[in-house]
Amino acid sequence: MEGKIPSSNSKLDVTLAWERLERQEPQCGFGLLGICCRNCAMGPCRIDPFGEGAQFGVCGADADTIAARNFLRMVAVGASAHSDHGRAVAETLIKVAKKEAPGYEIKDEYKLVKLALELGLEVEKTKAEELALKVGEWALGEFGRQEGHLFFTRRAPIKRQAIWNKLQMVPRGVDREVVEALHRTHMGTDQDFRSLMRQASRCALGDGWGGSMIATELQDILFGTPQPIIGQVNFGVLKEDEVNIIVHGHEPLLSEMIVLAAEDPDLLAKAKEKGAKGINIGGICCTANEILMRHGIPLVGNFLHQELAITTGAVEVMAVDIQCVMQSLPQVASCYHTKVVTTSDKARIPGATHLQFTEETAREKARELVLMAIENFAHRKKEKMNLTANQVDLVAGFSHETIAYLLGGMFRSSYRPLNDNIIGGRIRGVAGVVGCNNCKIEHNTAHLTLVKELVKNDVLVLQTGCSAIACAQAGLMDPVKGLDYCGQGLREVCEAVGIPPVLHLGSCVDNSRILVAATAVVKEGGLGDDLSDLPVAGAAPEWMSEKAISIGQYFVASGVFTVFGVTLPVLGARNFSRYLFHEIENELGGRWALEPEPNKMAELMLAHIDQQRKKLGIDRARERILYDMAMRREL
Ligand code: BF8
Ligand code: SF4
Repeated sequence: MEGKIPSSNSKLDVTLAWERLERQEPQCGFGLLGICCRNCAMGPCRIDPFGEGAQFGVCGADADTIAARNFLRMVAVGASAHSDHGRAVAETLIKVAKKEAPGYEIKDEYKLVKLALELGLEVEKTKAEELALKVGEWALGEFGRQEGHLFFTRRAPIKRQAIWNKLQMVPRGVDREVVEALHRTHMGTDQDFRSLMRQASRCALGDGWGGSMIATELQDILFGTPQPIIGQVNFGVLKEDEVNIIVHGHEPLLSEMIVLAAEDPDLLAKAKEKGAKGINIGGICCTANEILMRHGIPLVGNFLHQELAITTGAVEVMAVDIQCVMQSLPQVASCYHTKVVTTSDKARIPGATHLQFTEETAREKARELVLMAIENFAHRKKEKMNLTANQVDLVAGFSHETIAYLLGGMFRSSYRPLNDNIIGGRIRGVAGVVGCNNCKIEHNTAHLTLVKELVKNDVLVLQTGCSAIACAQAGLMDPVKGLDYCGQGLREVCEAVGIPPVLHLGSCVDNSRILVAATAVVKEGGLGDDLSDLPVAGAAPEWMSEKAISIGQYFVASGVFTVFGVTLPVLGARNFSRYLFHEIENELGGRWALEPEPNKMAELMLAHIDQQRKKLGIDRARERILYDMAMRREL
């Protein structure tokens, strides 16, 4: 990757992430191993990993304490990011209910009523707005709850809830667990890595079964529960003759309004006046997944595409909100005509134009933003344009509800066929492959190698986040072409149901959909009575974000064997590492593993899946049946 790009109007040396990584090398070994601490002013302290130099910080903290504190802080930040997103959705739902958010509406009343019933609210003769207000207020309450248990934890299998109860690990309120995590990591507070990790589990569960699950449920109510939808991915989705706007970040609150504004006939007419044939929206990162799942808006790419997308010279505006947005974007944009627009007060970037979005003004701000892009169309520098026609089709939109419906039909939606096919061995197991890109790994290669290896071995793969975008680009989410990658058993099931072998479940907060789907498999019966009994495994082969660590920890605390690639900043702490990679399984039934090489990662996951099958007594059930038409219909 050539990192440097010529800058016309900036004295700064404009670089891309890969070159900046080179300039960081060699990176600090203490940081990589997780054994440096600057939690107080007696430090910074670092532990000698070879056992020769200092083994304790000034306060006496050892490598295990320091690494576990750092780990818990990552969980707290990741959980905060997901949960603050969930809170914003709850606040929007309340404003919609009060008619204070023009442009937004309740798109899925059925899901609203279903959730209200689950919460024990009176639904008969209650208007949707009243219900939405109650549900929104309940959700806000879950963030600030001081005692008791987060409501959605009771969705987990009974046995899992009992484990959490026994270990006093059930999250109380989302915010409370984050604050306690930060408190415990203050100098001289919790200095036992096992105890720190129990808080890590509680805080992470408050994310997966709390903040993220609230975000997913309420977004479905507001914007619609995803259903299978065709989309496209790759830089080819950017149009040479149209105004191109990229939305990048996480909250659909912003992107939904921009999608609406781009359809406005007035604005379309204005775009035509400026010589453009239309207004084209594309997405990057999780906000892309959100609008793909609900509107079929094309994906431009994932995390490491954000700078590269600007170098096409064809992007009029890149509108960003929160999380995973590189500070370098305005610098890269300074070499082109692209305007980078920040929209959240929580996430500002020097050099970007700030256009403050609020629920009350979202509609008009979205128009303003689209207008800004239209005005900027004329400033394109033709000689700098570098577009490709390359785009790939995919099918996305596999919510838990959709999967149950596809498997069982509208009147008996159920996971039975999935369970039966797992028990019968056509499907060997299920993997959740999620997470980011990291420029230490050749872009997307770990995701693709891992997922191809899994589907070849009859493992159905569920995906979210940037990993999903990577696999969509490779054609794995095409229900026809994707079949070429499958083992025979998985292929038969996918053909019969009409799904690709790799299912796109949405953005990173939608990892909560994986928890709900896995729980539905347990409840369907025949595969044990806890999530830790299932032949499933999780992976984040190219992770970089603290959110990934929170997700990994709630997978593990939910009983899932979870493998991360790249590296984990824990390796300098021997006892803590042993705990994460082995001993934690005795408490939680799930554990962490680290394996940077994706083929070996697949081997680990397959070995775990086979071991689970053996424990369930279904290891010999993998007979090969070739389906004729009648049998397919039956299936
Ligand atoms: O929340 S996968 S790089 S975009 S953190 Fe970020 Fe990682 Fe992408 Fe979505 Ni998730
Ligand atoms: Fe050093 Fe302890 Fe302070 Fe950390 S908390 S910087 S290990 S003295």
